[in-house]
Amino acid sequence: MRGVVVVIPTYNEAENIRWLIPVILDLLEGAGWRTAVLIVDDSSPDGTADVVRGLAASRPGIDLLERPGKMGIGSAYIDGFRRALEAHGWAEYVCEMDADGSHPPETLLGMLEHAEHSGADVVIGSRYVPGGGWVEGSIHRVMVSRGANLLARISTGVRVRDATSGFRVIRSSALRKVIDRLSALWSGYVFQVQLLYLLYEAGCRVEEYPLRFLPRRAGKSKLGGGEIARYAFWCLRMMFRRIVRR
Ligand SMILES: Nc1nc2c(ncn2[C@@H]2O[C@H](COP(=O)(O)OP(=O)(O)OP(=O)(O)O)[C@@H](O)[C@H]2O)c(=O)[nH]1
Ligand SMILES: [Mg+2]
Repeated sequence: MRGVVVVIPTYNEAENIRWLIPVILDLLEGAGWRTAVLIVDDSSPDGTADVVRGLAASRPGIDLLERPGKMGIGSAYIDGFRRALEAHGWAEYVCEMDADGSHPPETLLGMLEHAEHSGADVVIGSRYVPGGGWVEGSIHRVMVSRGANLLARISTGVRVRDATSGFRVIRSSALRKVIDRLSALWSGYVFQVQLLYLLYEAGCRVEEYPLRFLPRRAGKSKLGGGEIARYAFWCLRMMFRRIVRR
């Protein structure tokens, strides 16, 4: 039986996670995957961790990593990936997924099957390949995403259409190649582009799979102006360095 660990960072996602965890487990286990859902929670004031503990008491396959305070999505993934490879070494794949319902679990199953058939090391849920897109995305939100992707592509040179997507299937063997270098990555949203660049430089085969990105089900977005500024700063610095290196 093939195995998968789905890593989900959470900050105030109690309502969403109550719905999402059982849906993921039912769907993937029903399709024959040995599955663990690993929640990385930053002591959410809304009691997200209590909800996870409650669910974990009633069924296997749920793991919780609690951190003392809000430290950023990138840093949550770094800790989550380490835990995934150490505690769930049986899994052939490690996934990234948001807690807010934007990433449909059925698409995750499609991405896993695509990784199996194609042999790709990384499969990205992508809004910008045929069949993908935004469901009710505001013009402002879509423009931020488009701009971020343009910057990512120019600065890293990686030819991926949705480099900022936080919905990914990564082969564990590929993640092991870069795991010791993750601590150098940033704690915020730019982590996604930095990780993609690392995997790409390590020779991984990256493919995209259509994602219909849904609006968040409940709760509030954590993507603020400070994050966008840090993102742009890193990309511009990267672009400058690559020009100088040439
Ligand atoms: N553990 C942890 N999780 C975080 C942190 N910041 C964001 N997250 C989680 O990362 C995921 C993505 O965050 P979102 O706020 O949905 O960001 P987004 O999808 O880019 O923005 P929206 O489209 O507005 O929702 C969610 O599951 C968040 O709960 C953090 O500092 N720590
Ligand atoms: Mg979201």
